[in-house]
Amino acid sequence: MGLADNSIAFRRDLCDGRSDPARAAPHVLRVRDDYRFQPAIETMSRDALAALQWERLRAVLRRTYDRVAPYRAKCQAAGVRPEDLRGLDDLARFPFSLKTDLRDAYPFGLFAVPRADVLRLHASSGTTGRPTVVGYTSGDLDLWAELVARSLATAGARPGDVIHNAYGYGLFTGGLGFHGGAERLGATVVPASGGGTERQVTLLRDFAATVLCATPSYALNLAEVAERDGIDLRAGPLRLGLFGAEPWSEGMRAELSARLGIVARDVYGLSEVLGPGVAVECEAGAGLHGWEDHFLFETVDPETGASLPPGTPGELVITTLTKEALPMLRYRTRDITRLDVTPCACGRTHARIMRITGRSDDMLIIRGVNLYPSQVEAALVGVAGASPHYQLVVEHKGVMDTLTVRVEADPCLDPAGYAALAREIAHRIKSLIGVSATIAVEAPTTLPRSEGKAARVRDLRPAP
Ligand code: DLL
Repeated sequence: MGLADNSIAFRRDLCDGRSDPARAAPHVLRVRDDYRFQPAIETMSRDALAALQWERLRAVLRRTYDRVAPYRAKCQAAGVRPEDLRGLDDLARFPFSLKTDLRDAYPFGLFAVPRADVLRLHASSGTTGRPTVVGYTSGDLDLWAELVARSLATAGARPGDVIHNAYGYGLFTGGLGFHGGAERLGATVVPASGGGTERQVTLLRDFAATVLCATPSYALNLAEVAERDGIDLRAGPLRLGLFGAEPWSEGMRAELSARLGIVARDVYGLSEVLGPGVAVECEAGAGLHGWEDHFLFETVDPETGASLPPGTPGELVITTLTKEALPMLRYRTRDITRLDVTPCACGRTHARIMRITGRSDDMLIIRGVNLYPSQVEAALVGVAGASPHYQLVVEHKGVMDTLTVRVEADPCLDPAGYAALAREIAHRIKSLIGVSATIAVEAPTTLPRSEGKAARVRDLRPAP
């Protein structure tokens, strides 16, 4: 069966025109201007950026070596001292920092300032063991607000916007990170947090939000509830979404753009190096500018740790250049991407981090084929008759790992079409990713809905 098989039966009576391309949002920003939050910094020459990085790197290395005993011990074990850093390239001689270093030093053992100078703590729960704790001085909070404001503006937000912030507030960095940045930009921020989706949809309409900040999976939940409750957010002033904190695909971008009537931009960050505000897409939509005046980005081979040249896919490694409470030297993010240092059409000079394919920890190996959940998303979102709600179930049967992809059918699809849809998706996954998967097409609204980061994988394999 070919990819374009059209034997899937639609129940037109259940369709509300959502898939009608004529109703889809234009994929361009409605606001076109050249506003920038920090124009001189965003467009400084790459030579000037390198000089700034060099000055800041020397200082942060010295400070971390002197004040953070576990990092000093790592350097001593590797036989390197801060004086051995004679150029930016020498950084590759210094040891990596790992998530386990934060866990081992739980809660405050990697802080480079007295605890009393730490004004804010955040933490990520992690799936096993101790949480990862991060801290911010007054200066760090100031920097964070500035970088999120810069990111919001780069994505297309403006002073005076009404920013509905549906990232979770609390120990997660998403909510408070965007909150500080939105205020710094001069926007009106609605601190909605995650959950209470019906109420959020009402607030989006009543407060006339122009910008939505949420995980892509929660934005989809908001779109679905709005449609169900007959609230057409596309008819209102909402024009921009900043979506991140989890991997998502181009298919999901098209879905969210059309269903919410917005331009959807990707935003990246991680609590260990700051939270949101590390990198963001600009109007060119060709990768995420990583703010190189405050971070130094490298990519390394995830297996060997060897440095890779820009352009080669690998694991992103980040050094913080200015953070005070928790400086991070060569932090291994586990995120797979590639860097692009060529000029961007928008005029900003900071390097671009391409869309994160997935975390090396999340990579599945199914009968010898490596895959990331986001690749499955890319293969199924946008297929006629499928909804964008899916879940991957991995099991160990006999001697092999098996993959079942649970996909909800679109409400428009007559159940008589489920078998054909399953065949079509299986074919796409096989031809695009090279893996054979069992496809379980399920009735609408059977899969759990996200209120923050979506749990895409149920791994039922016995622990090793
Ligand atoms: O997720 C910070 C954040 C909040 C980023 C809001 C963007 C928006 P953590 O909870 O520490 O921090 O999770 C960080 O999430 O290492 C990636 O694996 C993943 N991640 C974050 N942004 C993206 C993205 C926040 N745009 C981890 N695309 C990171 C893909 C992302 N994965």
